[in-house]
Amino acid sequence: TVPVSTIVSKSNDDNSENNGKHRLTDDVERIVQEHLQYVREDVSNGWDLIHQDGEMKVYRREVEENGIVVDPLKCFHTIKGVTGHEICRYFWEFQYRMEWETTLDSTKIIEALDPDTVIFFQLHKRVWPAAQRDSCFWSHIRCISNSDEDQPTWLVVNYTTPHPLAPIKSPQVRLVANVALICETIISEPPLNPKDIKRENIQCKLTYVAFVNPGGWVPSAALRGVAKREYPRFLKRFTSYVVEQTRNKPILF
Ligand code: 16H
Repeated sequence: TVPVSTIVSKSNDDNSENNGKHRLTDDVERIVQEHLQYVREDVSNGWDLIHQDGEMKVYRREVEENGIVVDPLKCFHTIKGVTGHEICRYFWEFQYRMEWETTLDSTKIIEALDPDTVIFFQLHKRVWPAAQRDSCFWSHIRCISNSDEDQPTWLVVNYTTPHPLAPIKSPQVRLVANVALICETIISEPPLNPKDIKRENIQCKLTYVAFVNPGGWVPSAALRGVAKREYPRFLKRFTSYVVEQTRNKPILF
């Protein structure tokens, strides 16, 4: 849940009289389903492994649109001692963001659409020889149950959207992104009583996919260099952060 003081505006749509629906419900549903399909596609054809560090693997496909690098990215990682819910929760929640994000100047929530969907406005650090970037995107967290026995899959999607409270002010350039974090929890040697599950018996299988368009021209080599350095750095820092934060806390399934 988001502290009310951090929200600039609540949705104008009256969700309570609208079956919990809001103006972006259908978009959120469509993009979530696309990611659930896409996450199953493998990376054997056309993907380059650009980074590997233990369990972490980062792949990308080199794609340009009108001379602008929009390389899709797909990362896999396995993290011991945490659940998929914990990883997704810390990624989605506003209150932790600036503790693990190193590529932002600021973040704020400009609208809460429902308890699982908020709109963020972020100012990105200027990391390459170009104008500063900002972003405005809905961010949705969801639990998907597979069957009664399996642990559910958790997912977060960040997807660019325009917003009246976040007009594009030149020379600022807006990033366009479609990003998903999808996590499964694996329990080894499950005890008969679920209450006896220990952190040493759980791990999280994480998939992170990103389609980011820089929104304006950036030198290709510079952008690819930044991506190759920053995505692995993000994955390492963010996942270690969640391990640290949850170490002595009850497991959040
Ligand atoms: O996913 C990450 N961070 C999210 C929470 O802050 C926001 C992100 C996003 C990014 C852009 C637009 C909307 C939403 O989902 C971790 C991001 C890790 C950053 C790696 C930097 C790679 C730099 C080259 C790619 C182009 C710029 C991307 C800027 C983040």
